[in-house]
Amino acid sequence: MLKKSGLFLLFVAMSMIIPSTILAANGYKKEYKMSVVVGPKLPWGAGATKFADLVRERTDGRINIKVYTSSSLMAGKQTNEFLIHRQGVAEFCFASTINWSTTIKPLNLFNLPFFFPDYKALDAVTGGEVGAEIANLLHDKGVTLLAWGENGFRELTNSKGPVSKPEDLHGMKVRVVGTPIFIDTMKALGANPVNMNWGDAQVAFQQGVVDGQENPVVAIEIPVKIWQFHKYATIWRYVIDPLMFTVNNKVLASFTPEDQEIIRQAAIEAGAEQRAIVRKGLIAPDLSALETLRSNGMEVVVLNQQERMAFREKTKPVYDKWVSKIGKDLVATAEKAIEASQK
Ligand code: X2X
Repeated sequence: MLKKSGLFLLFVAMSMIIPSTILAANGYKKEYKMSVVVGPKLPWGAGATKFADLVRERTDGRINIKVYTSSSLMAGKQTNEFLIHRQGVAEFCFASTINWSTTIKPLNLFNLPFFFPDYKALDAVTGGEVGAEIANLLHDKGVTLLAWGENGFRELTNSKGPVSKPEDLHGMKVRVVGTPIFIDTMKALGANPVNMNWGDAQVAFQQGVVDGQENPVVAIEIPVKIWQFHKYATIWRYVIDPLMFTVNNKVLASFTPEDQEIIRQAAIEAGAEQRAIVRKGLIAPDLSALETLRSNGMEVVVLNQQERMAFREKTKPVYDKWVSKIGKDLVATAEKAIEASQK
């Protein structure tokens, strides 16, 4: 009897010191947080939910990931995402390289203006040596890259007029993420960049506080019905925006090897599915996504190679400035992979 009450007291004492978020049996938490910058209805948010669902099903509920959309874990400040991830506030992320590039300079590789000509080039870079190097450097900073997803090539829209040459952008107020290279690029093109978090940006479009913005067509512009605010689109593929499924190293290590494998596999599958969704309608001969913009009243300018090169030329100083910040070797390796992909 004494023994029993002793055990009971021990149990009471333990339950007072063990936080309620921890499940006793396997040491796993009841809930893991996953950060996403955009809302749940966009393909990006949906990709995160898909991943969380796969993990929950395949671990029989042992690992329960809750997706926190709309930058809610960092009070709207999207460029803080890597910091909260590293600290473990967000155990998982489905993140854009753009939002982490203020903290992790090599990720600006994907922000180099007019650097990636097409999806083949991107896949060669993320799926090859550069992708592996990025995974290593993230790992050194406390985070494991599980798989790539995609936001897409970022295309310009605006309310002022058609843009087919750099001069057309002159003086245009364009909303960009608060990331220095975007400011440099827009300034080099003669535009007037305005920093803004995504959460505030949509209100700014509505109120006409800015004239334009840049985001991927299928992943963002169609779901937010950008035609409500902007009548002109320019398909210029100026920057590619890959997404990354990631987990905090310490959190990953707290799972059994079997569960770690389930997590990796779920990220690969959710990433492949999500990438296919956001590319649909943007690769010839299926250009139905551009038709969606047109059928909603937008004038869509698709730059040809020569026109695109005029923009590239204009932003050359941005490239020159950022190569050393990103790392000369990393850029050179990427350039080789891109060249090989075009043969
Ligand atoms: O803020 C943006 O433009 C967005 C949603 O595309 C990113 O998070 C990079």
